[in-house]
Amino acid sequence: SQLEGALHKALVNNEFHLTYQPILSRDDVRIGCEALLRWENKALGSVSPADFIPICEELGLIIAIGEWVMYQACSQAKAWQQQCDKPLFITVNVSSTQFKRQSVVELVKKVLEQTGLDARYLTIEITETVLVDNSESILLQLKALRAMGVELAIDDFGTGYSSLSYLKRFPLSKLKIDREFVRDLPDDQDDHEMVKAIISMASNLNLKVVAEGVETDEQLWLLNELGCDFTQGYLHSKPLQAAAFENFLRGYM
Ligand code: G
Ligand code: G
Ligand code: MN
Ligand code: NA
Repeated sequence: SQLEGALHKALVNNEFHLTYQPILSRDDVRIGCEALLRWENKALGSVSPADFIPICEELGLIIAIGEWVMYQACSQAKAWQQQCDKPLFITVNVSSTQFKRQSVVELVKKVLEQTGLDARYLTIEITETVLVDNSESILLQLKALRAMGVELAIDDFGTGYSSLSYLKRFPLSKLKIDREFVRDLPDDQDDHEMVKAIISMASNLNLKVVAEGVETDEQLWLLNELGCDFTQGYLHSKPLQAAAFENFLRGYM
């Protein structure tokens, strides 16, 4: 297809860039961002990662693109840390295909060495599909990453498979509540109870909680009240180009 042909050339043609969406702790003291991949192609325009990432996985391009994302994200985070002497953290999405087709441990080791970023400022976001694969190799990789000091977050929590046993089995450090559960807060009583239960469970399992898709002050207020550790969403900011994120950072100095 046209999309496939274009994707094969996208990396060499410099058509990818990252955007950065702020993630703030409850007291605004800790600040970080999620690196989100964007693809701008002359003929196709801007294509959503939700559409092109699955194709990259089929074509095997996800390995090269994933390496580019990891390097770009970590070197940007390191540069921002040096500019603003704040312990900014960065989160990078890594798909199950990446874990299956390459050693994410070796990739992360190499990139942290190249960029000088301290492992504890890198969070890798994985979805439940990574965990339900139930692969020994993935479990070993996740353990090795944690042993290096890298944090692991489970993304889109609550939308995947319902088994909670993996929360104990895998060395996770954060849980990101999917925005589906945040959207109708504070009014929806069921969502309120669900989010409350997730936060309480996470706290008992020693996991930090990040709420996604926070769009209103009322949502933020309730999430803070319920003990949510971090929030992310349009209320703070939409995903930003690097220069715009730097401006945002200055506002929090
Ligand atoms: O930013 P946006 O809402 O368009 O992202 C859509 C989806 O693409 C999200 O689920 C997000 O996790 C995923 N995504 C964004 N950037 C990356 C990336 O660099 N790697 C992988 N594997 N997924 C990404
Ligand atoms: O699946 P993942 O969490 O990685 O997807 C992140 C995507 O969610 C980003 O691409 C971003 O565009 C989208 N997003 C971030 N904040 C909000 C928000 O407050 N509301 C909505 N509707 N989408 C958001
Ligand atoms: Mn994510
Ligand atoms: Na998510």
